[in-house]
Amino acid sequence: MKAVVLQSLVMAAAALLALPAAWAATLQISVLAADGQPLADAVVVLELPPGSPVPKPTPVRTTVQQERLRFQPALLVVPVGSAVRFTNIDPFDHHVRGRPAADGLSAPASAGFELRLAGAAEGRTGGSQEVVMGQAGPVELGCHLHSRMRGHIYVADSPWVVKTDGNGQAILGDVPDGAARLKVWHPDQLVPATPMAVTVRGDAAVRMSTGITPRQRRR
Ligand SMILES: [Cu+2]
Repeated sequence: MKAVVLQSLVMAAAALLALPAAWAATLQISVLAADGQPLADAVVVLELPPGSPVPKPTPVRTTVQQERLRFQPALLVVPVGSAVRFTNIDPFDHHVRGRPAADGLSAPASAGFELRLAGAAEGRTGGSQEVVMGQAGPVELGCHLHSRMRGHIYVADSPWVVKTDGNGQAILGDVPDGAARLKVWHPDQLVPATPMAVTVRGDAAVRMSTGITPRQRRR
């Protein structure tokens, strides 16, 4: 009995030692919009085949400010379970709502959250409330008082998630070798993008074309 336990411990140790080499790939990802131009603010998620061991991402604590009638940042990416604090620094009230973004379909009214955040005044900070993002997926932010306010939070259950920069570039690190799927999500997508199958073998550059047209380029 004891020998069996010892043996499995040795095997577990060997598996741990083998991890760094197999999990060390870095993917340099380039996401393109429908017109072939770089697509900024695209969320890229890497998913492993069902049944693969996936480390749980560590929740974080962060803030989305309401500033000059905007959500700052306009797109936040956080691991599932993270706590997001909404803080109003405008001198007037905001009535923030968050609901699952469902690619043009309306989400059930019961899902999501509503926050009444008083405006900041001299000698007094504005309203501030924390919401725990317990469910994976994109969340759309809006304001009942200011219809043009729009923002998004992408809640990820994969530890491999990243947002493209202004040049449509993103880096995914510590990716395991083997089969995987790369998924793109963008606030302005009209339909869910088809995931791309990849086989990771060490560092690589990946180009992802999408049918997404960001709003500022739409006519
Ligand atoms: Cu508002």
